[in-house]
Amino acid sequence: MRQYFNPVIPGCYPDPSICRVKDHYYLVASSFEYFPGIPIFESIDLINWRSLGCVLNRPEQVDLKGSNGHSGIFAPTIRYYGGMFYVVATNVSHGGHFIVKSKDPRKGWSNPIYINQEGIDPSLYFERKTAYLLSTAKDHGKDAILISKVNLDTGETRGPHYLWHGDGGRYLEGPHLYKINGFYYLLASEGGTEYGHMLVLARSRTLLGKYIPCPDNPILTNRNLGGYELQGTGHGDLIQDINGRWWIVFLGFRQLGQYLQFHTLGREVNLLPVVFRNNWVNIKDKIARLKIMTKRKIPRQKRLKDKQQKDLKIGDDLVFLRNPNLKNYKLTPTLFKLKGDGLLSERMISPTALFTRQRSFNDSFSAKVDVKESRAGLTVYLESDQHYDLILEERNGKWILSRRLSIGPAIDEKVIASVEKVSGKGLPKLMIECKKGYYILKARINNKNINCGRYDARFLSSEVAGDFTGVMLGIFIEKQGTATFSEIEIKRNGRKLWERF
Ligand code: 6LW
Repeated sequence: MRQYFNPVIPGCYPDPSICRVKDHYYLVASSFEYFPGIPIFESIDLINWRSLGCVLNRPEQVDLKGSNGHSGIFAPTIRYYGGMFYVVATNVSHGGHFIVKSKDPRKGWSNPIYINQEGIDPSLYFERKTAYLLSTAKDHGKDAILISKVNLDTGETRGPHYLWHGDGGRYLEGPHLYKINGFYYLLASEGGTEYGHMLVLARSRTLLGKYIPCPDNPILTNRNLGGYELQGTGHGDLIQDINGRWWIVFLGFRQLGQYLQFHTLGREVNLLPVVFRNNWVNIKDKIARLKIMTKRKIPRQKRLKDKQQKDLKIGDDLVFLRNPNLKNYKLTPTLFKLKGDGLLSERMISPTALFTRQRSFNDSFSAKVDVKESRAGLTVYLESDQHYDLILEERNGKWILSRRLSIGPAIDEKVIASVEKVSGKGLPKLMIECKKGYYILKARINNKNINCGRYDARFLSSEVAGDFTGVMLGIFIEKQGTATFSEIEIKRNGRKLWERF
């Protein structure tokens, strides 16, 4: 037996969709209010994934004005057909469903072509040179999956048809259609993307139905595993590997603790082996666990790498909020010089800030900060009104260090230290240490450590904020003026990547 651990892609990468081209696999995920949008990964073994940046990395591809943790870009699907990659997704804030194409995901993607069809979670299915678009829909108020023929050059759709009305759970979504061994399989999710989430399946002998639900639905759910470490499993995509075996990628989240029903890391990418039994998809125990034992040949699973400032790439490790004004950023391998443009809490702008996903419970994030006539620092950020910040200012020859807790309408800012600037002692260093259940804020100024407190992680959870995103660790500046960040370091918790209760 061999083993690997879920999540195979840790951090906020929800709604995974996957395709294979020869011996390479490609996976995309949702990105909501962040730019660049739709992260894309590549793998040769399904276990170890490498970032290929993002699908939407030119401002003209995506308008994210006013978006937040529950709008912007939702649920992409990736498919490869006739020598071309296609990604369909929904910009919930502006324009709805769209499609982008690429011959080579490393070389970039086309501008979007918008598609006029209701719902979310678009998906493509190809047959005999015809492209079909699936999405969620409402049929007389009832959840349904809608299918129509789509012209991939114009985005026009024809012949809409309700394919399936689900298996009785709420929020029928995330449809993906496959033809395998003479059956059409429709995979979808029900229950909502929280603790009741599940994967359901239906099949038909003909494309347009009738689709018969799997007698064993839900084919995967962790909803009955109270206190279990992986929850909310659903929204998946099937893939056949190069050796003909089947797998499923799907989202799930790790709770903060056995009796702490909160999650901060967002919904992550998990992987399970599947088999076909009686022409239905079968997942062992219908449960997803963190540790997977399998007889299948799999390679050793690599750990996430720690990163230093020179390693950080936009789209791989770093993202902006919404539609950033790129003139406010001067980024060199050793210095990030940021110009202030509004407050971190402002929703209708893109405040000057750069974020990296928190990807393990024990990540740490630190940077040296030099600030001129401004306020700048580090943030533990879930969304515009849920964040913990360390803020540095320079006033009358002193460094003023504050911590700010922003939890909905409750905002508490407190000065922690006011320290003489001493030449030759170097720049202040600000630090965030993530722990399971809390965040520790720290600083080091003039070679002295300053404790800035430890703060409960629950208030930055999706359960409190109601968002679809996970915690980001970031740098920001809030007033006019500039700040320079150097020696940025991200530690990904080394050995203890797959933490247990
Ligand atoms: C997505 C829906 C869902 O569109 O959450 O878990 C929504 N599933 O399918 C946003 O990620």
